[in-house]
Amino acid sequence: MIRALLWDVDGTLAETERDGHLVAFNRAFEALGVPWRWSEQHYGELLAVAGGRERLLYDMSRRAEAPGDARQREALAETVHRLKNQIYEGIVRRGDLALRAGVAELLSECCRAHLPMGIVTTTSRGNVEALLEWHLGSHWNDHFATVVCANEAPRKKPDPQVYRLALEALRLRPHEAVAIEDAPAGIEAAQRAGVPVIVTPSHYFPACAAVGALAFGPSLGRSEGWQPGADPRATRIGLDQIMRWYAHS
Ligand code: XBP
Repeated sequence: MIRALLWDVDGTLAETERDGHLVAFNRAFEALGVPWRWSEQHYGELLAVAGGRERLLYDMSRRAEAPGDARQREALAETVHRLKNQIYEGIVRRGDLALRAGVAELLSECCRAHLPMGIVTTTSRGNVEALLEWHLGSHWNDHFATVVCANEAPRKKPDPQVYRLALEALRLRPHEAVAIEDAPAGIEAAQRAGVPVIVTPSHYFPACAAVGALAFGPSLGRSEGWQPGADPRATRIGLDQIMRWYAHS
């Protein structure tokens, strides 16, 4: 039996990178008079660096227009990142970040089945709170047995720290939980912690390799295109399907 379902946030619950963080970074650059903007493609490349602030610092280290002094770059990254997160929360609260297909249904199903769920992300807590409050209401926290974010797990994915902390909070052994992830860093973090992982690639990671995944498919909102195959009579991936994959693994 699976004893908990662990959700990644960015890219898994919603297309937050393309439609949220990227838009917010560019608005923050503009508001602060920073003389560059990130294209969708460039942001995709920068996603190799986990963490919004770390991503900014990495980009600045390769830009002639960025401050030459490391402390000035740190200060600028801090300021941009803070404003980016405020703008991101505004985007979420305007309803501009829909959940990916099948996510709301699976969340509800887990609640009805009293299957404990966890949030396991290395994004900032404020971003998670905004997204889940918008979609699940002010008592969103009641739906989750644990919520572990970058604030508690500073070693970002692919480091397994965030998964280990979640397992510790839930008092579970790794194979008693199942994770849902969308990107290579998250898959690696779950696997290094020993947690079986279901992969639904997001916009930026269409071809991410999912060697050793419990299941790999285009969307929780459909049963076609999954490996191993899902019940073709189902219209989405439900708990029964996840339990079947788990039992056969
Ligand atoms: C996603 C991230 C984050 C977000 C931006 O982590 O790498 O950095 O892109 O959020 P996960 P912050 O896959 O664990 O959800 O700006 O708060 O870092």
